[in-house]
Amino acid sequence: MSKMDELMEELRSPELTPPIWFEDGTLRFIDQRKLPFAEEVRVVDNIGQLAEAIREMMIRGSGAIGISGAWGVYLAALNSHGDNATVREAGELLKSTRPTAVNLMKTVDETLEAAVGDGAELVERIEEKVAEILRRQLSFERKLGEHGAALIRDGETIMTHCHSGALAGSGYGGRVFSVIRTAFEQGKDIRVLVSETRPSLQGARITAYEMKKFGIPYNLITDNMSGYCMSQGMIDRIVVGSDRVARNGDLANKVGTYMHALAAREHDVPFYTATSSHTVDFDTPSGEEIEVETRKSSEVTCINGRSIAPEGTEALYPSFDITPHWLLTGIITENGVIEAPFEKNLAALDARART
Ligand code: RI2
Repeated sequence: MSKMDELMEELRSPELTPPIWFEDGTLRFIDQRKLPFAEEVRVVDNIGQLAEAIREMMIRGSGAIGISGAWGVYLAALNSHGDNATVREAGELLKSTRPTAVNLMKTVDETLEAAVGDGAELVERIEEKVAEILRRQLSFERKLGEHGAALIRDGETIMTHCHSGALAGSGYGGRVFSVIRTAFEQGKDIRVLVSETRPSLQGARITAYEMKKFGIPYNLITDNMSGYCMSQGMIDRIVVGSDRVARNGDLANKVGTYMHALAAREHDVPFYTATSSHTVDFDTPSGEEIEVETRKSSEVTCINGRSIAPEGTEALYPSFDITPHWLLTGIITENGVIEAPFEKNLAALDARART
């Protein structure tokens, strides 16, 4: 069995739901725009198609697009028979697709660093790097799931925003869902409040899909219900994902996260992000320096292709917002849970992980 066949065999494990995989010389992925109504598998055989799939959010979630970036570099290496310049060009194209999620840039750069030489040697090196990144990400998900689940008490209701699950990560549970899944598998009696996450409805469509699939009790709420639910004592803890954590702990995540964090502070609800060390960007001092992706007006003015506003209405769509670190209770990582002072403790954790 080749190394690639071994890797694919691992991904076929029944406990995994990989967002993207390699088969017959092509990349295949579940089109996340179609969930929960169809589990449609798409096939791409060139970098242009993959870049389009990431830009259009067929594949989404910071972990998943990071992995896709690595796979994309591999596909470019295969298609070009290991032409170094072509592989680098492909990497740059992939990095330009979604600017906020730092995993994409880091993962592509790490894969390109392995792109030494040309021809078969280059292809083999990239193949090894992709396997290493994928296995590492899966192990991060399991570990951060353990650390996060240790915070969760029996009987809790946990709220989450957007979708930070298996299909947004590498297939085990991504970030937030790894925490929830682990707590549930430990036998804790938990319930999840899923905020629908306008405008793309990742919560209603994909988080609810994963909760249902695993039999985890959940209720869907609209984004504007969280303040009321907190005021009524209906939420014990909030755990969200992260597209980028700045050096000082400021968090970029799906727009709406900041609003939930503000309400959580008012109501003394502990507010966590679940992430991996890979999402902490030490080159970005604070949230102010994070580029927030702006998306198309039509994604706000239409739902499922149907307009919900008068013709000609122009919407604003900053796709992420910045939650300042002082609104966070903690950051759950594969190396443990960090509390304030975040800048000092993130640096210390990073230093420990490197020794
Ligand atoms: P991770 C999403 O963005 C949200 O910001 C969400 O929190 C994150 O990806 C997934 O969370 P989008 O890709 O598991 O749907 O990556 O725009 O932390």
